[in-house]
Amino acid sequence: MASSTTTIDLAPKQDSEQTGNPSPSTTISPSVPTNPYTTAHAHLLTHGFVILPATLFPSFSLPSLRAAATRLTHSARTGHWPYIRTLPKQFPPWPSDPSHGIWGVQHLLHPSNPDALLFARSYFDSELLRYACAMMGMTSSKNNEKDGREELVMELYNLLVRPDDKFALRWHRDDIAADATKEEEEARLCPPEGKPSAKHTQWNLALYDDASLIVVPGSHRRARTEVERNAHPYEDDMPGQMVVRLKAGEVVFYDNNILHRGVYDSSVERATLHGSVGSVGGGERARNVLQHGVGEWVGGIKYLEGEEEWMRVAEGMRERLVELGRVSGDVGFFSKEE
Ligand SMILES: O=C(O)CCC(=O)C(=O)O
Repeated sequence: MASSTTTIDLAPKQDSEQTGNPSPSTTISPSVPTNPYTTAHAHLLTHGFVILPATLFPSFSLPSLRAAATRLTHSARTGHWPYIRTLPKQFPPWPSDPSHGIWGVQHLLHPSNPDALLFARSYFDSELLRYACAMMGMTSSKNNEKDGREELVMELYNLLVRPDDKFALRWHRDDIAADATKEEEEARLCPPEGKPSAKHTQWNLALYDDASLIVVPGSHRRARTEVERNAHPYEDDMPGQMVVRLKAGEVVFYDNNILHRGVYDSSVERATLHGSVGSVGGGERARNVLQHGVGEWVGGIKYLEGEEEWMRVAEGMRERLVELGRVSGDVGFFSKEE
């Protein structure tokens, strides 16, 4: 665990040969006492992402998570797990037929997954949730019991895997369409001072080294430039782009409206846990979350308080997701045909 005076290198690994960009790095000096949660949040606000070292999350057992990921991925590739991301489709909904290949495995916490409890322990991990709270601007510290976890809403927990064939995602923001005008982008991304903090956050936790995610640092706070707007959707050399290189066990939190894409190597093993959580009052998240189908099964599970300490927080989060589904009705899809 990081104490407030430990040196925590929150610097993303810069792919300087590829981009030639200055590194958007933050290194906390050992001599200056800092709060690692607020430092990480500040980095996210400035650059649109922040990489956290594996040492911050000692309760994650990579061997156990890898074994469970391997089991579920095998089920998915062989047609025994219907909740999948299929090639060549980028956005939900996805069919449940894996015959053209998959690039993701959905619904790790689904009750029919024999390893759902193992994945739940990682999704609801108290330290991870402390960082998630911090990313949404809620105060976090080790000694603060009321650190915002009571306001969290369960969202998605999926697994991103090596595709069976050559595959990449186009440049996108998760919740702003590619045909949005400059003014529409600015209305979403350049809020006036004093606007309330983000109502959700998302992360990738790499179980193996992973260099699939590519971002344009800083693009979460501005409209696209003319070059970005006119670029090919699969442009391999976007100005300022940066490969997010994760070592196994590292976690990247990122703003889902940063300009980003995925570029995959079908010959390199990938098992990256892809999670998100919200906070109460984030009704605008309904489509992004519910379009994945989580509402169809989350009402049928329960985390039993008293069995394990984390379950009290988990059960509250689950109930708030059920409520989001109840009040939201039919939310449709972000980009149904793509
Ligand atoms: O593969 C990744 O890490 C990126 C995934 C992504 O961009 C998405 O699911 O929208």
